[in-house]
Amino acid sequence: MARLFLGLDSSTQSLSAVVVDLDSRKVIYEKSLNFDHALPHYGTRNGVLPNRDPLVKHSPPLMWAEALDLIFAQMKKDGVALGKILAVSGSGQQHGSVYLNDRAADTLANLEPKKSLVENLAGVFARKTSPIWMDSSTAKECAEIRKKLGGIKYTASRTGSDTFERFTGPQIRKFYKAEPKAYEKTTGIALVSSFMASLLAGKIAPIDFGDGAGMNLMDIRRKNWNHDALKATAPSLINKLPPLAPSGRVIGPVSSYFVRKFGLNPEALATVWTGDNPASVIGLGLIKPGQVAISLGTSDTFFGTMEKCQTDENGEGHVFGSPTGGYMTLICFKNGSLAREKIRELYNISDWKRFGELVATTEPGNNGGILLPWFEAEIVPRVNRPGVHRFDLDENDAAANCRAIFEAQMMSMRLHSQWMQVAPKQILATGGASNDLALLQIMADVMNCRVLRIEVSKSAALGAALQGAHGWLTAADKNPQWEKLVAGFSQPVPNSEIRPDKKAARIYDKLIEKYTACESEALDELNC
Ligand code: XUL
Repeated sequence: MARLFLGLDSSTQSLSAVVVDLDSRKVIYEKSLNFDHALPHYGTRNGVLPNRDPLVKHSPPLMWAEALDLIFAQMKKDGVALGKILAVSGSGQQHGSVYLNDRAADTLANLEPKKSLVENLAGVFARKTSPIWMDSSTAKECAEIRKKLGGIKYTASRTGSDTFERFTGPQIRKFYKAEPKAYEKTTGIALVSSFMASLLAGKIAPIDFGDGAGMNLMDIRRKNWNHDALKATAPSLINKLPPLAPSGRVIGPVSSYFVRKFGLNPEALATVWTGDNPASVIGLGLIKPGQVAISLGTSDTFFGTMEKCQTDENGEGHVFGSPTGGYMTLICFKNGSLAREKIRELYNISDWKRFGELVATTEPGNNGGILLPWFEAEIVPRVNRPGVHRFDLDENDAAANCRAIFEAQMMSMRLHSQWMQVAPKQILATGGASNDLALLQIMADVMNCRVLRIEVSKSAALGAALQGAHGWLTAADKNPQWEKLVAGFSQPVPNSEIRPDKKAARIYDKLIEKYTACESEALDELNC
């Protein structure tokens, strides 16, 4: 019998499913469901609820639950052999939090298949909406927690990161301060990942070491809740958090809701989920320390595996637990594909092909033109007041602005990843924009490193499926090896290697000095 595993990824804009066959080493099914299109009644835009305050970004947790029903119905309709799936795992957009009341555990244990998940869950939330990773409204709480923990360096070395606006701890503190009664009524706080895992398992699921590290609450080295951080965040927090556990660990059999409603195998195991970035590390096969990938998605991320836990003294980068048991580093740039899309809209460019063609008509270095594309508040560098800044760049020159945005995004990555002290031998490029060769050439030239395209459109969901397989094999005492497990699932696209152009690389070695100065000038202006 084929050994099938299901991975789900609950991201900002969509819920994706990937089914892998471990014996043929193939992805046998993949599907995505876009929240705005499939569930328009929630009124989200790109998966986020509109808000008058541009710094506040929330999403409805019920939308994620409804999407889970929909994707299972879709899999059933598409003839996926749900009865043969051995384990389910998943990943979620990181940092987002779900607030549950004292009815949650009971409801989860008794999900009625005759009702929808939305109907089942109607009374379990202590807060209707979930702050997500795009939220930047907690600068004050970040400062308060950081101060109590003894500053940037100490906060980063204890929790893996400095306090960040989107991290769950500062978000919890804001909730506690603004709505103390609702906070008091909250009996359980879940991450997006552990919330979705709880639905599958029919009980409150643990938080894993990957996603848990994105909260400013977990001791990054000991991998347990850090009591100083909990105390600095909100009272009685320890009573509201689930235990921590490695991702992929078996929680129990899947809830009978999914068995009776969709025909999922009653013996299928529900396992602990992780964050989308840790899952992508697996999905992209970044198992050995020093391997690096750049994902060009809603946010652009620069990430890789790390042997020892080394934190960023300046507090810009993050260290998370990796599903393989070690660590991973990550730097997240919020103005990724949505910012590129803004430029495309601004200059009326019909599609991405045309965007790439325009970039190719311009010269590396853009004649010294620099664009700082902070359409949204930025995470790295920290920018709380959105704004677009141009230096020696003609606003009316569409082609130059197309080049400028990507050059800036790559120079920012190069500049802000220096703390990792890793000189990658090669970079794997993934995510929507990685199909564009003109952009990948800029990546190779700015980073002065060869770039290989890897076409795993759903790397997080794939990683999640493999994480489920790892958990299942571990529970069966099979002692699985990660390297063997991921082999064959994600190979760079043949002949996709792009080498840096020596002349262009020299231009960027100089231009990055100007970029650095422009960034400091803009930041000084914004912060004064
Ligand atoms: C990582 C981060 C984003 C989200 C996107 O720290 O905030 O990459 O995980 O889903």
